[in-house]
Amino acid sequence: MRTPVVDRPDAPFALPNLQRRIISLTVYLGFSALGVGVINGLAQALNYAGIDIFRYYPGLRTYYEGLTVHGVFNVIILTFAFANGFVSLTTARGLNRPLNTGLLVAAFVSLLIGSLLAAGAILSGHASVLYTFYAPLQAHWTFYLGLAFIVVSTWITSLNIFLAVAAWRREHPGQRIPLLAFISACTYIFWDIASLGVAVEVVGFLLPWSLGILPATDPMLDRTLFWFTGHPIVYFWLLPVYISWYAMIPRQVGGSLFSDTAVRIVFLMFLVIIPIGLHHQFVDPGISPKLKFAIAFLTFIVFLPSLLTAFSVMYALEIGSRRNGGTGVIAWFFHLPWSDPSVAAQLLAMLGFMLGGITGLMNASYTINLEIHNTTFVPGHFHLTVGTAVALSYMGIAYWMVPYFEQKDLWNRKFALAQSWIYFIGVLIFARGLISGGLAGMPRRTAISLIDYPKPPGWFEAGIMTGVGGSMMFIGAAMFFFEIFMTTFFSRRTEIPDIPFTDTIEPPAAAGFAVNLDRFRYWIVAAIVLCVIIYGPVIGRHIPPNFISPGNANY
Ligand code: HEM
Ligand SMILES: [Cu+2]
Repeated sequence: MRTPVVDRPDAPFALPNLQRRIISLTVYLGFSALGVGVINGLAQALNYAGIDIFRYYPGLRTYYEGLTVHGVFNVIILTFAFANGFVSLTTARGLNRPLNTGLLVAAFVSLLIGSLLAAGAILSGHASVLYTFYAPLQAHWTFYLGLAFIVVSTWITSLNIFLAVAAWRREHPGQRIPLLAFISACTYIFWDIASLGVAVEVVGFLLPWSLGILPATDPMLDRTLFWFTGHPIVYFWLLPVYISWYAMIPRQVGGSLFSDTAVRIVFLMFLVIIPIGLHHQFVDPGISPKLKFAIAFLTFIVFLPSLLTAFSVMYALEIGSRRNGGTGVIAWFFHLPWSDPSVAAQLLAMLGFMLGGITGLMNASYTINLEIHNTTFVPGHFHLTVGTAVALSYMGIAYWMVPYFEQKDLWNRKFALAQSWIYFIGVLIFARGLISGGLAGMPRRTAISLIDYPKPPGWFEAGIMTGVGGSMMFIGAAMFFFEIFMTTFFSRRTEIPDIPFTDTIEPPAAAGFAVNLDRFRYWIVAAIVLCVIIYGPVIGRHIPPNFISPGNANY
């Protein structure tokens, strides 16, 4: 028996038009940020090829202003907007019930205000502090306030999701939460706990410090709080994409998920293993080497749910391919519906993610990390993960979601297909350049095109690949925006009543241990206990904070 991952699969999707519109605006806000982000990305890639085009960007003062725009717009505004919109949609479909319109509007407005404040601070040259905003670099207070509003928008979205799940549970006592709603809620529970570090950092320290209420700040404490959130944030970028890979792509290729339980366990593992951000601080002083080693080990454990994902999703794809006549050990993979742009973009994103995962394991290895820390190896790695696995999946999702939002056909399928391939081939060349450059010691976050010393061996070729690949990515991204623009304004009207969702071959267990998977409170307690065990001593050493740094406002 096959069990759909949503409640009442055959009933019409109970999402009011107004709610669909707010969700679509949220997602479009994210894509607009991506548009601004990649314009700066092009200049950064060419910078590594030794070409300085920044000077032609109107109003841009420094390399770091552009790099801050790129980081903040791409991995804070885009990702948060997409998650807020998309996961609201999947929750509503999972439960087949409307959300709270007031909360949807509040989350959108909070995100909009936050984005405008942060963008205003950066683009006026008052916050060239990069998306990591390490103290003692100091930004204008409007930047931190903007970040606070953006995080609050995710909390409002959480509230909306949790209220919907709670209401559904009251109406369905004793029933398992539909899988699509479960993984949606899990994503936001996870994020609510994970975001506490950066919330304390921004609201407790950086905002009062930038306003002059606190005369100084404690940079080591700020960094530690930042990375408490800064590691799990990558899963907040990724989990909405996992929702699509698990619960939608199998349907789009005609397959089925194998195990309901396996998917729930994967999401709960991400929820519980939050506190491993110290692996971003392997070279920081004041943290014991033993703890760093233990964290390296825990990091390898968190690779497990990603491996489980790889196997589950691959299996679901294989089921789909074989149902449609695919054969062979590997040949079935090529029999998937590669001509569907939504599927192709996400399959390519998955392939990119394999390389991203491997390079991530290298980053996480304590000793190798010392070699590549702060080299271009790192952006080489994460353009395969967030820059491709996530961003290209967003594009693939957009290829069904924008038609659904607008009730229009996708404008040109061939054009959309070409878009994904160009972006993907581009990122392979680009990341190869940055990774090899990093191994040759090429630093990240550096205006290489302005250096006045001879380039060490390996940097030149690496830079050329970065420039060529990055330009292709830029073209791919520009084509995406063109496709979306044409779909929204010039495509044919059509009726798309529902969104894609899959089914599972093994249904959710009605009794036994698996039922406990839905009792979120156990897993929340487990997550908090682990956080306290690992971060308690580290943060404890910074209490009371050592307010030593008056800061450095570079504007
Ligand atoms: C046209 C596509 C893109 C190009 C050409 C591009 C290029 C680059 C380059 C060359 C860097 C390194 C700059 C440096 O270290 O000095 C960089 C950094 C970065 N990119 Fe991209 N990128 C693109 C798309 C994306 C996307 C889609 C994301 C995420 C969704 C992303 C996220 C980031 C982040 C977080 C950084 C680090 C910023 C920092 O160090 O503060 N990029 N990008
Ligand atoms: Cu990390």
